[in-house]
Parts: sequence; C-alpha cells; structure tokens
Amino acid sequence: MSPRRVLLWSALVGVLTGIVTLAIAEAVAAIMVLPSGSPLFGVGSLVIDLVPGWFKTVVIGLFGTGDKVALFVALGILVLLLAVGIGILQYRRPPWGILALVALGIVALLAVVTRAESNALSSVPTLVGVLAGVIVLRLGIDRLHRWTDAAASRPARAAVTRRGFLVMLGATTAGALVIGLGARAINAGTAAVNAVREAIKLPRPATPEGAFPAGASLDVPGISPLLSANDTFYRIDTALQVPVVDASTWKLRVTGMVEREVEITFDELLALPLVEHTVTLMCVSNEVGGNLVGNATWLGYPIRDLLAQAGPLPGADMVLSTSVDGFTAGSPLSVLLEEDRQSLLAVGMNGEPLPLEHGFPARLVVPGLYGYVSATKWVTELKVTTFAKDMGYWTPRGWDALGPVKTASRIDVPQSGAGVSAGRIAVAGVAWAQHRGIEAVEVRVDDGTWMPAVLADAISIDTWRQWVYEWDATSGNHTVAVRATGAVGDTQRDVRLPPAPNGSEGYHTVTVTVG
Ligand SMILES: Nc1nc2c(c(=O)[nH]1)N[C@H]1C(S)=C(S)[C@@H](COP(=O)(O)O)O[C@H]1N2
Ligand SMILES: [Mo]
Repeated sequence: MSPRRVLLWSALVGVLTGIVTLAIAEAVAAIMVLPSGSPLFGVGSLVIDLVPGWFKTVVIGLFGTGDKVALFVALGILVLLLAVGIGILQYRRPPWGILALVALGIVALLAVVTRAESNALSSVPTLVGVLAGVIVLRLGIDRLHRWTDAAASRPARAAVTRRGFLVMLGATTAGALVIGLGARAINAGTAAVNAVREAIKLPRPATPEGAFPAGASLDVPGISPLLSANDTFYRIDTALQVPVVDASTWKLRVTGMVEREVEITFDELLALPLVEHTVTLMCVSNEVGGNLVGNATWLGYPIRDLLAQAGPLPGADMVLSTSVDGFTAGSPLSVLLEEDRQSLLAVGMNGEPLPLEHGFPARLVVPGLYGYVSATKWVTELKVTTFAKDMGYWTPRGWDALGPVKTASRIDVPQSGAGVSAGRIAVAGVAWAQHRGIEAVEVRVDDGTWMPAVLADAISIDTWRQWVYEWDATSGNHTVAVRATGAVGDTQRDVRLPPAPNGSEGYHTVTVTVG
C-alpha cells in the first residue's frame, strides 16, 4: 500500500477515535442527566472564559447571536485536526497516539471539573469517553497494521485483513453516530425541566402593568413591534449549553454584608405579591443600529423588597448576582434599592414562565442598566458587597463596572440598501433611554437639518418608544440618519464609539435609492 494511503487510513482511524470519544462522553452525560459533564461544552466554556474581552467583541460583531455556532465550528475544526494527528501518531510511533489522546482528555477533564456547575460526578463522561477512544484507536491501528503487513508480505491474506479493518471501522462509525446523535436528541434534563416549566401557572400580578396607551403602537409596516416575542428575543450569554435548572430545588440566597441571610424557594417566590413591569433590555455589545435589544413585560418580585428583608449593612455599595453557571454581574446597590425603579427578580416574560434561554426559573431585570451588569439569568445568589472587593464577570475583561444604558435610536424602515419610489415614505423605528425616557427623535436626510419625528406614546420611561418621520423622498441616493434625546437633555452625540468599554455611540444611518 502506498505511504499516502496508509497515512489517510490512519488519519481516518484518528477521526473515528475523536468521534467515538465525544459521542460516548455525550451519551454518558445525557444518561447521567449531567449536561455540565460534556467535555466539548466544558472546553468551549473554558475558551469563552479565557478569551480577552476585545475578542468577544470581534466575534459578536462578526457573528452576532450566532457567536456560539462560530465557536463550535472552530472547536470542531480543531478537534478534527488533533484527531488526524493522533491517528497518524499512533500508527507511526505507538503508543504516542494513545498518550496524546489521554493528555487531551486530561485537559478536557480539567475544563469540565472547574466549571461552576460541575459536581463530584462531572468527570465520569470524559473518563468513559476517553477510555472508549483509546480502545478504538488501539484496535483500529492494530488492524490497519495487520492489513498493511499482509499487503506487503502475504498478499493472500490481504483481503481478509482488509475486511477486518473496514468492518471494524464501519461498525464503530455507525455505533458512534447513533449513540452520539441519540444522546443529544434525548437530552433528558432539558425535556424534564421543559415539562416542569410548562406546568407552571404564574400567579396574577399584585401590581399589573395595565394596558398600554392606545397611541403607543404606530401602524408602520416593518417597524419593531412594541413587545418583542419570547422566541425571537435576542439572547446573549456565556452559556454554551442552556443551564437546566430544576425549579423545585432552585433557591435564591441573599448573602454578604447583610443583617441576616435570606433564602427563598421558587414556590415561596411565586406566593409573594408580584409586580408586572415592561422594560427594554439591552446588551452593551449592541452596535449602532444592531438588534441586541428587546422589550418585554416582566413579572417578578422587587429586588429592593428582597434586599430589605436581608438588611444591607452600611458600607455596602454593590450587589454581585451569581448564576448557576458561574456568571456574575455587579450592580450598584443604590440603583437596586431605588423606590421608583422597578428592579425585578423576574419569573415571567410576556405572560409565560421565563424561557430556558432567558433564565428559567428566575433572573434579574434592572431598568436603565445594560444586561451584563444587571440581568443575571438562572440567578442563585445575591451577594451584598462593595465595588472595591468584588467584580462582575465582564469587568476584569475590560468592560465598565457600572454600565448605565446610553440613549440610542434605530431606523427599522426603510432598510439600508432599499429601493423606494419617490413621494411620501415613512421613516420609522425605535428609540430608548431606559429609566430616563425618550423626549425627542430627529431625522436628517443627507446634509439637511434635523427634523422632528413624531413619537408614539410612551409606555413608561423604561421602554423604547416608536417614532415615525414622514419623508418627501426625491429621486436619487440618500442617506438618512436618526438621533434621539433622552428626558434629561441627553442628545445622542455625533461620535462613533465601539461597544467596549461602555456601549456603542453614533447615529444610525441607512442609505436608500429613491426611483
Ligand atoms: N447567567 C448569565 N446571565 C446573563 C448573561 C450571561 O452570560 N450569563 N449575560 C448578560 C447579558 S451580557 C445580557 S445583554 C443579558 C441578555 O439577556 P437575554 O439573553 O435574555 O436577552 O443577559 C445577561 N445575563
Ligand atoms: Mo450583554
């Protein structure tokens, strides 16, 4: 057999070894209902935590909410290359292929057991997976040797040894695919928690939001709806797998600089007088004109009331909220305690229990702060502390510690690059300045003057406001820009700032061709 073909066959055994290792590990993690035991997700999560803040900005800039898919594609390519190397190594210099596989297994194991969600059994899936991988690698390469030896010296036996090799390869591939795909499809944990979530009946709010003003919604095709639907609401988090939290055992603890620690279960939380409040949530990574922003009606218990039960001690100025997955956000204590700001420990989103991706069973929502410093999903602890002592997840990664939202506006229609016909056309979109409120929106065509847009009625100062400008479009190419002014006179500035470290700034513009 030609050296090149031997190389290819041993590379293929390597790839199969990789597939078997990961498939078995996934299967064991699924059977044990231990999603955090998955080596692939463990390594992926470690990568997410280790990459510098600027890199995250680049990735989100390039892929948006597809950032996780991008990470998996990159990881997949890396795994493939390593697997090829391992197969060739084992053929040429045994047992170095096996040793390399074990070494990679140890790296994955370290990643898995250092995750916040890991427990005493988290290492089992990786261990079993690597063991299976070692067996496949060993047997596969042995059979390949037998075949190549026979091909060289005893041609009569070549066909038999070749068959032995190929049968083993085919059977293992089929088995691994079935097991691996089955494991991810079953995903027993998610199914169970989904069932629990669907059975939950949220209580009526003690303080309802009330009907929106009739004039809060503009009838302009293509404008962002006033409320963003749950299934299309933007999702940003560091969690590669959606954390699966059992509401019946979930607890939130208030700890740290408090007179007394408070602990609350999900049932206890639902029994409290809950408040309904519509808040526009926004990600600091949103680019000018981007869509990492959404508006929802949240149902929850005021964080200030929960903190009052614990009694924050003098000197405290921050609440560090922690998620089951280890993510943390540091919010100013004074903001959370404000009487007239509805900061919620939320359990409901647009009339439903929180979707799993949006923090089931409970998350925080704070009007006026970017999500990364306030909106902790799958929250389990509120630690009353100080900014001097503690830092939220993104702060050491180069992001502002405080993160108040900046006034911003977006043109939804016409879309950039659109062709429209001359005459009256509606330029429309949304503007937000959470907890200050939007006072004015202006539109500018080319080098013209800023013209006032018509504002829809506000739901409250905590939500975005729709706006529309009736434009007499003349033929030619035009650039249309928008700027908003918040209720404290904070007009958007004529600058271009990237998201890091404290939120992007700039006028959103679209270019249209009027025919
Ligand atoms: N546990 C956890 N909560 C989190 C995050 C996270 O990475 N992990 N990201 C925060 C960020 S950066 C934002 S913008 C909001 C987004 O909430 P959403 O995904 O429900 O839109 O969640 C916040 N809460
Ligand atoms: Mo964010």
